[in-house]
Amino acid sequence: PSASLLGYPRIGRRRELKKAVEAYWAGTIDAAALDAAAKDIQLTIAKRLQVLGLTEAAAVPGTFSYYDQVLDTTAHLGAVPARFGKLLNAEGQLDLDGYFTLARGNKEQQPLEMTKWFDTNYHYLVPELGPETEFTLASTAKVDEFAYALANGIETRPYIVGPVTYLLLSKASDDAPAGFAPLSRLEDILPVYVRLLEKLAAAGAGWVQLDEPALVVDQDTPAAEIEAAVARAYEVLTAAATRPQILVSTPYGTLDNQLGTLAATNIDALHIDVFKGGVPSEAALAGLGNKTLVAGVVDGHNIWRNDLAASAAKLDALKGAAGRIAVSTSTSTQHVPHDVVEETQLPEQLRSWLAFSDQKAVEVKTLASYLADPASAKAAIDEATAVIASRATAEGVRRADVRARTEALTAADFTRAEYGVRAAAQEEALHLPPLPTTTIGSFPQTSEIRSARARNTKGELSDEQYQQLMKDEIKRVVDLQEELGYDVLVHGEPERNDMVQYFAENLEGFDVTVHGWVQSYGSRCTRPSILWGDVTRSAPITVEWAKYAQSLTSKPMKGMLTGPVTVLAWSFVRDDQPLAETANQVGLALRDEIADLEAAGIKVIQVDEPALRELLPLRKADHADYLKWSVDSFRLATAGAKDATQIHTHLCYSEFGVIIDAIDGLDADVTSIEAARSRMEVVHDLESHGFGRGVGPGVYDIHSPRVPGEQEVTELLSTAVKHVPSRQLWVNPDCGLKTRATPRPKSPCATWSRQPGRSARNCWKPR
Ligand code: THG
Ligand code: ZN
Repeated sequence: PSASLLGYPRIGRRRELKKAVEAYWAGTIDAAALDAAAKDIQLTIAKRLQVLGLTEAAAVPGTFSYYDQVLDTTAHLGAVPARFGKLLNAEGQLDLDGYFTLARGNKEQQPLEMTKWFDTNYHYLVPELGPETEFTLASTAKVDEFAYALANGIETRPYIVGPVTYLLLSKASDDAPAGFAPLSRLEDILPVYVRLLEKLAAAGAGWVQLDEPALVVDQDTPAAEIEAAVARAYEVLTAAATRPQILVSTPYGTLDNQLGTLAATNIDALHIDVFKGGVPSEAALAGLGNKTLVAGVVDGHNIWRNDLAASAAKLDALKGAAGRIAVSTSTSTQHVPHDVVEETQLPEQLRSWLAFSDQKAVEVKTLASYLADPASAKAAIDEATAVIASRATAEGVRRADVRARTEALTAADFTRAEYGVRAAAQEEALHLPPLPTTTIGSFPQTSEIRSARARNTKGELSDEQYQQLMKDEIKRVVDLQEELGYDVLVHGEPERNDMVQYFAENLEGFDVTVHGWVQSYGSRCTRPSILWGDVTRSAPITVEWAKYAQSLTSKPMKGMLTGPVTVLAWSFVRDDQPLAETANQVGLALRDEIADLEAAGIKVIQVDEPALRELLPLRKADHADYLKWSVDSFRLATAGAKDATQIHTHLCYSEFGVIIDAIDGLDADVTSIEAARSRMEVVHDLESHGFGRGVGPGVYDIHSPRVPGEQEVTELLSTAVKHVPSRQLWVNPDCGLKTRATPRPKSPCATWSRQPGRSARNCWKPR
């Protein structure tokens, strides 16, 4: 097809899939009803994309998934880890319940591990492979989905993760011998891919899309080994007796040498990300011969309207060098919401700057018509140019007051007094005991809290009533911590819907959507805010809540803020200036908030940066620059604090070795980090690094239903004090308690139910 999307959201315009899947898990609908809902979603999407102009064969991507595209691939390969026992049914198939078992775990087994999908906020399920893993075509879901759409008159383009990326994303299972590399199983998975290709061809598929984004990332595996794997994989797949034409897609960045490797194979089409990656050299393109080059010129990962004139220029540059050209998005649009037309509450002008998935389909179509006949696209290109120009000069996009502040920054604005001076002042101000105890910040968001917020939004609950309910909850949480004897308290954050959206709603330069949900993992979604303008704080945000909470206790109450990098990572961020500039604006807004918290008597302030590791660029050459600006924005936010004010930060997820210099560079007085699940491994990194400030390696894995006993916590702490001086150590759980519930009984009963959408973790709540 001359125009297509690389992928499309599957959650549904009104999150229909989320609702159906969670209802199935809760037992309120049966498998047949779930199947019907899934088919309806697929067909609605396919028809919608046709209406938007993607009418050619194979233009509509077959990217539906019940949970995750990597898990789908695991299912098709039958790669069930041995620890799950016999999960395939009598016909050797992984049925839907088996599929959900891998995603959500069961009584005995933890689910597959979840981790971030490239540099996005989407999380996939990590395949676990060993030398013994058996591969067989254990699912035909992709074939069935294709056949269903075809029977309804639409020839889609089935999608599956390609063999090299699949193996590079896999981890060695726990019982695999040391040094086992999943990539060593390449020869064994290829026959299963071949069988799938044959079945798709038999069902009538003209095209299949094999996604190979791992090729745009600097891997630990040597490049030559990966090149050999790519060459071998596509030698085998293209030699299948019968097969659809093969499109290999490489979203999220530049291909470098792997472009040549793929060009030398017999695949039929290659997609490259020319939005983020730019136009490859003529020599590189020449190698493509008569393959179709699918140019990903429209950004699939952010929501800004495409600069059609710039994209047209890129297409012209490609046309000179390559054979056939087709137009697509840089990545699947699964990372952006369905349709901006839904957001009627947004200012008209802001809406005109945006393109969600449906708008991107139209942009791709327009650019394809430009290739065929430049004159046909002139009106659309001119309109896009005018709209983008309007953005540059619109009120709030560039504010003189904000610009003056960031331009006047000097090194001193990023630097606090020496740690020794601060530590002494804080000791004097706080009088904390050795091994002080604290929690990360949030307490469970009960359904009462959520429903109070919903009723307040609808106007059914007055602001006064809502605030009183939140105050009651804060008091409950403070009393609980007093009773338990915590040293540094938190207020529990009941008033916050989401740790980013809450700040977005209270700062200038942001807007929020109503229907703009994007899948984060499985049935879980987030609604990223839109950061479109210069960021400022027009009034204090958290101060009244913190003051109230502090008034309830004589112990120090932590002020709670979300750091600049995390605000950027979990929003749709403006693309018209470097992220560093935007991060500094957020940093300055937080700096003002910190000053106001101090003035209100708050002595400990935590600035969370759970997403610091998340935004790390895919190419190693880009790491240093990223770490510099991200660390600087945090320092800018916090360096205005008094010596006696204790600044905390919290980081989620492991892999601290990679960014420990950056964590040190944050210069926070106390850093809490995940450690319980990795049995305190992080203390070795801290020790070898010589980390010198306060640190709270989590002693309690809040993501697991297991409640560790006193002895286990004591052991973890004993390990910690062997490697980190005890005067530096804090005692805290791994992460916030927001997604937890009140303690659950031993077994389900009349007054407790498992929350839909949660795996067999600690997610029970009162009925
Ligand atoms: N906030 C934001 N982005 C995030 C996280 C966050 N991205 C990464 C990580 N945390 C993702 N984790 C989750 C965890 C839970 C949910 C979503 C992402 C979740 N979502 C609700 C759902 O889908 O039902 C909706 C939430 C709501 O109603 O507000 O539970 O913490 N910005
Ligand atoms: Zn955390």
